[in-house]
Amino acid sequence: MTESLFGPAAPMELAPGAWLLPGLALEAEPALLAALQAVLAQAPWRQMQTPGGQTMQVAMSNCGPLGWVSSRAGYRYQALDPLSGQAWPPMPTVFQTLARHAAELAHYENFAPDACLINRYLPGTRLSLHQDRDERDFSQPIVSVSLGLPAVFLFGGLQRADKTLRLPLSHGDVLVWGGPARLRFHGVMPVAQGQHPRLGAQRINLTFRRAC
Ligand code: MD6
Ligand code: FE
Repeated sequence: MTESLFGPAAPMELAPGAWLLPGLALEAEPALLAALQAVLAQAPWRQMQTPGGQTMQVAMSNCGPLGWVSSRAGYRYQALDPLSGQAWPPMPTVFQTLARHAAELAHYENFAPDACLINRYLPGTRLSLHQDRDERDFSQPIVSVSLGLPAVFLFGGLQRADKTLRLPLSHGDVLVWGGPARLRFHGVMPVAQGQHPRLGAQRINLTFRRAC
């Protein structure tokens, strides 16, 4: 969705507990992109291994006290970046403020993420259908910020075989889900070729979670 002359469009409830906040990240865009560059300078993109030994298409990084990692040993959250052996970069204040504001608009109070997973999709990259279940407390929502090239988000049900809704997401859109939507299956269709004026040929997604 694009921002109108009147600012971001109104929140839309997609399903019980799941909200689309069109263009919510646009106002803070310059600060978000500057903070993102600083995080990536300390914790660069890397393609992790799945537990099955495949290389993930999506390149990842993290910031905040905990980062999501995948390896032959499985999926987990950990305080140290396996590439550097150092703590992940701190979560920038502009990230925390946006995540909390988005959660509030979706009626989740006092969201205090301790993990921000950063995903990069080059054209052709997809993310297969999955559930997010590596977090300790499923009563906490997830806030997801889309930047750069648009993508079609697949929003499924609680069973893998359930019908999926195709939701187009644009630069600046924010998705919040929790409560009855927290364990819905979801994924991302292959990102189409394109050029975003500021981010070039890539889609970047920030997902904020309370992992512990
Ligand atoms: C993405 N997002 O949009 C991948 N997971 O690039 C996710 O896997 C995701 O957006 C849980 C909640 C929101 C999400
Ligand atoms: Fe996910």
